[in-house]
Amino acid sequence: MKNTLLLMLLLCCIQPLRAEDGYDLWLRYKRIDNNALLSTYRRTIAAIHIAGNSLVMDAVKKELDQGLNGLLQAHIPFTNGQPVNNTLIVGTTSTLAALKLFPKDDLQQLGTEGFRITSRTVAGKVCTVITANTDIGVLYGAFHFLRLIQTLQPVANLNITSTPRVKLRLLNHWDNLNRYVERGYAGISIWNWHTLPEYIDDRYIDYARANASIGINGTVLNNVNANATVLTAPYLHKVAALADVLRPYGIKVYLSARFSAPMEIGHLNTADPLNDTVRQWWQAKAKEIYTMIPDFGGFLVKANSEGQPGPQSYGRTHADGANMLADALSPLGGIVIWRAFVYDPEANDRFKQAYDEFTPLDGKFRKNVLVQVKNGPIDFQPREPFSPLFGAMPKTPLMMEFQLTQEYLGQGTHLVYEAPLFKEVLDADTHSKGKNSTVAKIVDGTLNDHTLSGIAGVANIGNERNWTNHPFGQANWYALGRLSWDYSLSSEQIASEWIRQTFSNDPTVVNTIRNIMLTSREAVVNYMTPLGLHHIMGNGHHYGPAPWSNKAPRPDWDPVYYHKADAKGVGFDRTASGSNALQQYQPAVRQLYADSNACSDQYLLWFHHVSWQHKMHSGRTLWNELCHKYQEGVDSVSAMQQQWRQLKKHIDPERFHQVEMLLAIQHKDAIWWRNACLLYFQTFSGMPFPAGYEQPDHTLGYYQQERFPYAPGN
Ligand code: GCV
Repeated sequence: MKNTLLLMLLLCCIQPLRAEDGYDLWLRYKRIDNNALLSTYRRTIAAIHIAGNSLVMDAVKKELDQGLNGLLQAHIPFTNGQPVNNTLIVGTTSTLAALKLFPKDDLQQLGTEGFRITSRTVAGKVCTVITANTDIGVLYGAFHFLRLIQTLQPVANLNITSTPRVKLRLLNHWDNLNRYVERGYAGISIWNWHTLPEYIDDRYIDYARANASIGINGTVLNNVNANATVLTAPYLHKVAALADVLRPYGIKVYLSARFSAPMEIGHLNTADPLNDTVRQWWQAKAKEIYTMIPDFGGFLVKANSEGQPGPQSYGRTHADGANMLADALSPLGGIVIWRAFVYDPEANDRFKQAYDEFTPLDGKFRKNVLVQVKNGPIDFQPREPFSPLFGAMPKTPLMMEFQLTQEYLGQGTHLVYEAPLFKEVLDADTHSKGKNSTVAKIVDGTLNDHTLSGIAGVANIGNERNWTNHPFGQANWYALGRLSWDYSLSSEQIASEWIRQTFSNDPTVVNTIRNIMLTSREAVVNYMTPLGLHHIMGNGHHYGPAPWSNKAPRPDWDPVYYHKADAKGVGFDRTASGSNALQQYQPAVRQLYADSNACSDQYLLWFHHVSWQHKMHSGRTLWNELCHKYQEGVDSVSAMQQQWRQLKKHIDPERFHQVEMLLAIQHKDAIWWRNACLLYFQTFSGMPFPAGYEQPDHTLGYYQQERFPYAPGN
């Protein structure tokens, strides 16, 4: 009897690893599984006092209620009166003014979004205070406080002040109105345009919560390859409904604007930005939008790029186009984000195009225009040098565009943690104003004294139950938000936070997953495009390897354009003897890359056409190094698989199995990349695979005849 009772008691205490579907992202709020800490937290937060009434403060209250009750498994009462001991006091500097907590000017540095969390004595009681100048700052503080608990950090003696380094922290959805997501690998669009504006899916609210929890404050709802229909009244009502849902979470909506909209939906016979009727059309459209959405963010525009209409069709410049829209939006408080993603099949090097088109326009854009630049000069490759536009347009605020959706990084099936990629670019030194002129300082506006600043991530979100399809895709969304708020955070720190909230605080889990994540970016570089190879993916879908492709409608869509392999060697000569793209960087940067013997291996084939016998820093020939790197990529994925398997008993079965299966695909794909690329490059090098290397199990012909007509996102 005694034994049976003991067994029952034991069974009640053991928390089984329940299946989890990933919907809750990093906001799972599961009971803290460290009893000592749990008691400390419960003691420190005995009551909550929320000061202020607004939709945002309602969101604060709801989140703290849900978060703390879940994490602490205790019902923590809300109080209205004088604080008791261990009250969590939450409000703005105005709503908490009566408590005289801080000297009057002390909190000004928090600006409109920053927050402060302090432990202090209030009316003789020991309390924790979350405060900010605005409700939205308070919401960010509340999420930060919950993150501290979720990640088992101390919450006594707090003295935290946090402000965002970048003003616009945006997601860019490439979602079409028919719900197809361009380069989307996580199902169809979460925006159900057909049922809007009446039907508000709970997902919209959870999307807003997730974004606010990491500081994202804006979202561009539709694809940059834009459909003008979104600017018609019925669709603007739908956009307004989404804006209403997102507003309490500090998220503004933006729209991608099709440049030819005045013709398509306004029935004008031109979209010339200097034409008065066209200008009036946009002014009226802007007013119409603002009557429905008073805090509308503005327009994102892809113009004269990949077939999209733009001002150049009328002999005008990008600045003419952007300024026309900026003039329409400026009296209403809106901004224009004009993309610099342009390239021309006639140019001798796609690398150079954006710089050539945009630098002459520096200083010609209106004050409410930002130019949005992809992190690298080509297109979201596993590794690119930073775009030379960073540092070359000091009079224009440049917004960073990263890609969360893994178009060139294994799409929905490869585990690739992108924070190291983001950091590599942000930390790069442009030398544009002497040493330490990092890309980050250009993007945050401090180097060139811009008040507008921004970072955008092309969203990897769809209607898959777990939002991103690959459970680890969530980490890239998370990292984008955290780095946009504070790019000084390390990739390790962000990974640890994410793992602790998404999986577990168990040190074995945290260390093992963090290790997997931190090796994953270099792994993908190695098994896809080592040593500076780039854009050698299959045409159109961009999934697997196709370095042999040479029949695209434009030469600059073909891999052969980028690797230039021949009997002499491989790589794109971008030095003075080649396209001279290097000239677009400052001398100190040029110096890093100009000499093929000094250039780091990572960028060698980005800037040089080198012989197959070229002696690498390792002492190997280029050919042997290439083989070595491809193999290293495959080996890294095997190691990732092995480490993941060790976590079986620590991870819920659903997510464990899902990741296990995806890693198997990634491993198979890594081998595919290695074999297909090496067999192809071998036709030029004529050199044998080094002894001891795994030999390809198919012929080159086998890989070349493979077709993927239904690859997703294309
Ligand atoms: C939205 C790449 C992608 C396109 C994308 C384009 C862009 O070329 O393959 O799908 O179009 O970038 O960023 O505009």
